[in-house]
Amino acid sequence: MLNEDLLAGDRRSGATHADDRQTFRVPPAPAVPPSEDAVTLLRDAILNKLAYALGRTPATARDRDWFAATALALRDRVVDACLASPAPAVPNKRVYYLSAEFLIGRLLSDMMGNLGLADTARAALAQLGVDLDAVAGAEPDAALGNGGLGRLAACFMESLASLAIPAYGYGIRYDHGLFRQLIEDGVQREVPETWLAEGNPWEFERPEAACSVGFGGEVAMTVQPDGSIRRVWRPAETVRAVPHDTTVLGWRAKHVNVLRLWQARAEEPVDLGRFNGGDHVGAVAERSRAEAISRVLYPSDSTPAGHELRLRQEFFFTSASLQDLVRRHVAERGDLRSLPDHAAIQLNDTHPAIAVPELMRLLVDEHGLSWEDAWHVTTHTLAYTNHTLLPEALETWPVELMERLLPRHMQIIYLINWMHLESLSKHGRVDAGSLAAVSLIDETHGKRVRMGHLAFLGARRVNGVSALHTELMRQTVFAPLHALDTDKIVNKTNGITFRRWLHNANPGLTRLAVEAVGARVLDDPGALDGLAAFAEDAGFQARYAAVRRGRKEALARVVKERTGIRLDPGALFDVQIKRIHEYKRQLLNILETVALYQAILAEPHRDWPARVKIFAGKAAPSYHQAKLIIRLASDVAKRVNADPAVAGRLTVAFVPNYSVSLAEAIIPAADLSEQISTAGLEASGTGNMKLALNGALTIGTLDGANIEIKEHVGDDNIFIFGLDAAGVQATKAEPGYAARAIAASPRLKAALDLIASGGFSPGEPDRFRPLLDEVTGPDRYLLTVDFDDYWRAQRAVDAAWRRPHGWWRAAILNTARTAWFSSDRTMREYAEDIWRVRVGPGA
Ligand code: 26V
Repeated sequence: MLNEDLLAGDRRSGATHADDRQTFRVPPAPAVPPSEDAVTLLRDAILNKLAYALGRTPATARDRDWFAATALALRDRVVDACLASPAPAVPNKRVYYLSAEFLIGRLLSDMMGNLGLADTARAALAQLGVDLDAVAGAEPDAALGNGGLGRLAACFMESLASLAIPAYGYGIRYDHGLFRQLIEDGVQREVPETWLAEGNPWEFERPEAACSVGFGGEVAMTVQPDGSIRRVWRPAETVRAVPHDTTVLGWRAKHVNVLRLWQARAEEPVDLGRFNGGDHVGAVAERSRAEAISRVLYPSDSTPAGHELRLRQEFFFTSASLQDLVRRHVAERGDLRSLPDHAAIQLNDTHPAIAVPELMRLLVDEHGLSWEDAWHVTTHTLAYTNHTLLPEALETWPVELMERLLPRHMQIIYLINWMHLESLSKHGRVDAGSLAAVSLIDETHGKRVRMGHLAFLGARRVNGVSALHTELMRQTVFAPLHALDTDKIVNKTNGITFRRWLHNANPGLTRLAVEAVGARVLDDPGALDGLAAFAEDAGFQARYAAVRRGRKEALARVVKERTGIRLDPGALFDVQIKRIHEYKRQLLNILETVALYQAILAEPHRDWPARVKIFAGKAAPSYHQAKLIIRLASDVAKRVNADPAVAGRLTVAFVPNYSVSLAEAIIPAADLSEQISTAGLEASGTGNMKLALNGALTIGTLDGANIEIKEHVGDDNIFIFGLDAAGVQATKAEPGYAARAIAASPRLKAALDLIASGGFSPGEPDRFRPLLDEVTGPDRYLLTVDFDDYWRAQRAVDAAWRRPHGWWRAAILNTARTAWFSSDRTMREYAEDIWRVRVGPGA
């Protein structure tokens, strides 16, 4: 990213102000070179790191070495920024964001951008004969998350630092993040991801701040001198939690926070007794067992496998984080009863929900607070965010497993539940039958602890992530609990950090925005609305389109390299990039692709606009239907791309190994954004925001944040189709809808028939039987019912694409009107309504 270049934007002569509706005629600005001194200083710092930290010479250094040297040199600057920070060492209140996932991606461009050193770094490396882009490309992605939830946590961390809100992110330092996806003959194969293979230059290991986390064992009772009884958990096993800190630098380097990720280690690296007895494998068995906890990220974001190791991961990072913040509070303030005044703990989904009984245990058992005081502290410090209402994704743990692994926590959960149910029946607020619905223990499938209910009871505020999702929380999963406390559930619509998703990912568009509305747009995304004045301007449209064209050419190179498929940058780039899930309905998109293929074959002389369908996304390794959807997309691509009858009009590509970096390449190149989930099932979506901000038009259902995107960009600048959430509910109440919809749609029927006859799997007509059985049978995600309206909306897209003036007008208005989706706005709302923490330096 060319930040200094961007910062110079409003100093340039001839910049046209947003309110000035005349033709946009700003010439490309001359680059403002970074100061020579700054370049020399950084160059020498990089050389220094290369020699003394890495032991390399410029002659033998690989891109990966230059990356590490540059990262280390920049890290020093971040430390300087820390030291120079005006923020007090002991802020009045801190936010603690607990998340099992932080999907950070690469950090170099973030750090350079927020330090304002991108041009300096480019020039410094150029003096050494090294290309910054090659160096940046050598950084591995930190893929410590599955998808939306983990990426949201990373965006929030960046915004918290940019808003100078004192915060710690707490999570797990997985040795292996999300698997690397290979596509072999259309089949997904997972291979381990190894981001740490050559070390991680961004982090500081902090062995001195390590703590121990217990598992198993028993609960003893001791009588105190005053006669009271105290319970002491005696774990059978303890694991060392070692923190690794990464600095999170805010925009313009004004504030620095810390992302603290815990690594699991054995208390003793080797059992010398066993080793000396000749049992060399057994001597390190405990070590393997302990270290397994932070070995691998669980690669499913839908169905909890119920594995003991997953529960161990959750308790491991939650307990270490709470111990850490409790220790900090005691050191700074002494009395734990004031914790709610100085700490706000946000639980990112239920993965850290065990924080409720763990905080109670620390306060009551370890620090001697009364149950009542501890409950007050807990329920005034914790808050919980829900990210999905899919029943299969809601976490529950068998009571038997909890009793074995966390016996004291299970006692505390029973006590919380008993008090909760007692107080309800005492106040006559619910009848005996309804108590089962609000109980922490689900007794319908064996006894299981409902982690969502536990988080709800322990939290002061519970939030959803879009307006619709929050409303559905109140009406469905949390309805019985909501009825008991109607103020608890609040909405906080998700957001994205513009530094990464606009400034860094799309410097060309950012430069254009700076030239049009001034450099303040870099600090205040609201200034983007000034672009609306240029939406009709032919000169501005041409430059906006040229930026897009450049990115489409670059993406075409990436796709060619990864798949061998050649894309025409002049075609409409239609993208669906996200995890593969039945509810996200990639299959609906593929069915429309097949129908379009058939329509072009049937009417070859119609003026079909050239379209490229781009898919990318990973399937959970055990999610067979999702893997079959990938196979179908690949098989459709194979036939369509080889058919000369549609050449130049339709191309299909499944791009392997979707990641944050790949998203950064695809999003600025997208013309059309597919957000087509079954209404009511996508909690929010955040890719939808990134694509709209970069000027892709959305084709989507009234689901999640699409509804709010529509409200912001306007009905004329988005393509909405399909049933809304209420329509979905109503349709589901009338079985037989799939058969009726197929009977009423010859186009859909023909597409299904072609797949069923082996049209894309020659010699193996049954290959896609499980997908077809689902769609024609239960059709849980209502593909058949929405198909015809989706087809209609796609043809409206074709018509709009044929009128470039109107298309670019709509694209520019998308960029101009999506400022509200900045995660700075989201974080301000959390700060005010949930955390009650001040925003800004000196907080
Ligand atoms: C669930 C599970 C189940 C246990 C195994 C590991 C695992 C990992 C993650 C999850 C949670 C999935 C929920 C999720 O990612 N929700 C997404 O959150 C985004 C941010 O709020 C939102 O934009 C997406 O709509 C929502 O699907």
